[in-house]
Amino acid sequence: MFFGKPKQTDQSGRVPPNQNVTTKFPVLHAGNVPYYKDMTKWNLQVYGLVDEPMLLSFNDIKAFPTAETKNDIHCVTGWSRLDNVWQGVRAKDIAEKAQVKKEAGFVILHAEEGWTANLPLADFIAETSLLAYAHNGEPLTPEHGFPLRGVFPHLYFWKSAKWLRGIQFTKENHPGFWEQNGYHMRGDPWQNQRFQWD
Ligand SMILES: Nc1nc2c(c(=O)[nH]1)N[C@H]1C(S)=C(S)[C@@H](COP(=O)(O)O)O[C@H]1N2
Ligand SMILES: [Mo]
Repeated sequence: MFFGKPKQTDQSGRVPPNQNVTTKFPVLHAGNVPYYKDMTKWNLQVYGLVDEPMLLSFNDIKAFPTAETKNDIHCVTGWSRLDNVWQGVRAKDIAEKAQVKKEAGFVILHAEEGWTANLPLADFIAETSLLAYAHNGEPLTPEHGFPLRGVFPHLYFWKSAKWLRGIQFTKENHPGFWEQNGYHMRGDPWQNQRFQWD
């Protein structure tokens, strides 16, 4: 791994290298936006290296304590959006309820249409990591991930899978959709970890 020197930072120190702040909320993804007609057919599967695999309904998700975080989005394509308030379930609460086994070191996030993203377990269970159902006080819109998306604000935003349907705990680190196409396995914006060689 090569830890390059940040090329530039803004004066406040709040925006990572080579990012530009926008007040817009761009919509970015591969594939199609799902529109759910019947939420009773929606579920979230939690499986892999866990003692208690779970199939959670949206009501089950809402029954977890609501957590709220405020943080900045950093997309690998170069835009950052500051001060986003998210509401959802702490990813750590899901991991605890599923009783993740000691051997687990990584997580695969499974979204609609087979889209995936991978991240280390330590990043998944970070205090600021959410499975979010609301943004700035409103339910997620279909374009931004309704009904549930990951929010891992300390990593580039491609790790924050929209339209989450599965969380799989694994021993090894399996590259997801963008990671198979050369993106970084971790993706820390402060270290400029955009591509696998960064
Ligand atoms: N399911 C899914 N989630 C995804 C993506 C995707 O293609 N599919 N793209 C990621 C990328 S690259 C970004 S920048 C953010 C964009 O989220 P937004 O459209 O809410 O701004 O979603 C991430 N989550
Ligand atoms: Mo992105």
